[in-house]
Amino acid sequence: MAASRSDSKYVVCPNRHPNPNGSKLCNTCGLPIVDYETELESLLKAWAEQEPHIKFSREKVFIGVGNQGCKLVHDLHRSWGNIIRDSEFLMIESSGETAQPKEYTLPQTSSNGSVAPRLSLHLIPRAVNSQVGYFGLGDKLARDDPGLDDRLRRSGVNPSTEKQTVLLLSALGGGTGSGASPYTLQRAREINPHSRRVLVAMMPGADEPDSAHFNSFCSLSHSLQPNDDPVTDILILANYDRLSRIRGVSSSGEELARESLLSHLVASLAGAVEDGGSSESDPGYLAKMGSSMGVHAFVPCLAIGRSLEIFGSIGNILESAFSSPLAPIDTESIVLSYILVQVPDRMASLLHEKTLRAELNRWNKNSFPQLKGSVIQMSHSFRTSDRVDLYLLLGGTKLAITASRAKEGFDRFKSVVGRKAWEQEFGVSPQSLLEIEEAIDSYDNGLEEMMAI
Ligand SMILES: Nc1nc2c(ncn2[C@@H]2O[C@H](COP(=O)(O)OP(=O)(O)OP(=O)(O)O)[C@@H](O)[C@H]2O)c(=O)[nH]1
Ligand SMILES: [Mg+2]
Repeated sequence: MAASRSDSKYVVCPNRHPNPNGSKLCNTCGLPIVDYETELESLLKAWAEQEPHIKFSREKVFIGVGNQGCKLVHDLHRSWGNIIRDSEFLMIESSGETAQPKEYTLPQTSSNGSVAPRLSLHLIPRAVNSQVGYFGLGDKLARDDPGLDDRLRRSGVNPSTEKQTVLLLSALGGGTGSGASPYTLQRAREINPHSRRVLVAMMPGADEPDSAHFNSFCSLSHSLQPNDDPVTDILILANYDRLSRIRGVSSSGEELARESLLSHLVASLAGAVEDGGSSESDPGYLAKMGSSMGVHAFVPCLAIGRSLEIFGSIGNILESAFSSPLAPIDTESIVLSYILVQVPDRMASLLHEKTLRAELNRWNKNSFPQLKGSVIQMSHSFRTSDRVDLYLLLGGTKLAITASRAKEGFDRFKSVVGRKAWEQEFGVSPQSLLEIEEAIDSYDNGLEEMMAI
């Protein structure tokens, strides 16, 4: 026997020579006897110290899909990567012929050691062209990708994290974003059923071709299936042309437009504060409330970097955000409102949180006659200016209104897709077209039923 056991202790020399209990050195070779309990204890201690470096799950996982989605996540990582801790950034793109699209530079090392969030790129194989073009083809490519699950796991999607939020960003007018996004969220849910999944979807502009609207409608439908428990908890819809019309101001005074506005929205929802500070933002709370009411689609309204001195009150800043919703809404049907306000710390004491909350509640009540629930969350920044950031998410409007342009495009384009000869080209069968329409109708009907209660 190489090892002897005494009082549940193993004693053995590195050359496996037998030794009497209590020996310090081996009687045969003279090497020290290994005490497994002590060794194991010091190994576990060393692992515990290393744990933050080797942790395989992340509280927040940001995923960009398709060209625009990847650009957004790239931008998010560049601007917010060092602020949003315990997170991971992943870009998913169709491979086409290139091994790695030129526009994305992946940082080789993190700026402050191995705990800084990582940005990685996953290429979906087998795409003939990097521009996939149609929803059905993007969906099929993602489903046939044998490495997607592994990539999600390596990016931190993990069932051991109960409080995990997966935030996926994509434009739904193209093939990769529209097709691969819902399936990616479906896989994230499969891997971590506890996760909350948020999809920030850029909808095509009004003057884009019907095929882009067709893609976006199919993608919305898949994101909201199955009806009783959709793969997406929160779906944030922003029309590309509406987004292009608004502006914001960053904490350093720079003008913010398009992608930067969206990355501010996503980062703030994830609890980040640009110049340090604290935030109580937690999209999980909204997701829970929305799920209980069957409300999953939200339209964002943004007012970033508005001077309190110029606007006079938080109510006026809210009105300013509300005047430019990023997709069509019907005020009468809003049942759920989420307000995230970020005020400079030095002003927070002047504004009095209680008074501020009362003002926000009053505004909510006066603006939305059908309001059934509201979430108000605050964050404080260390800004020295008087600028306030305000994010409003409004839920309850039917997709027949919020995504009306997508539906028109879908209706016109489906006659082309429905022809047998085109099925292979677009990857969508006439039967699945019916299911796609039914899922959106069923979401809208659910909202109507809830309003009737
Ligand atoms: N934010 C932003 N969106 C854009 C811009 N140009 C086009 N879009 C939107 O992005 C959509 C296309 O999305 P992409 O991400 O390019 O498409 P994709 O997901 O890569 O899909 P495929 O290339 O077809 O495989 C269009 O329908 C537009 O609505 C832009 O400069 N900025
Ligand atoms: Mg593309």
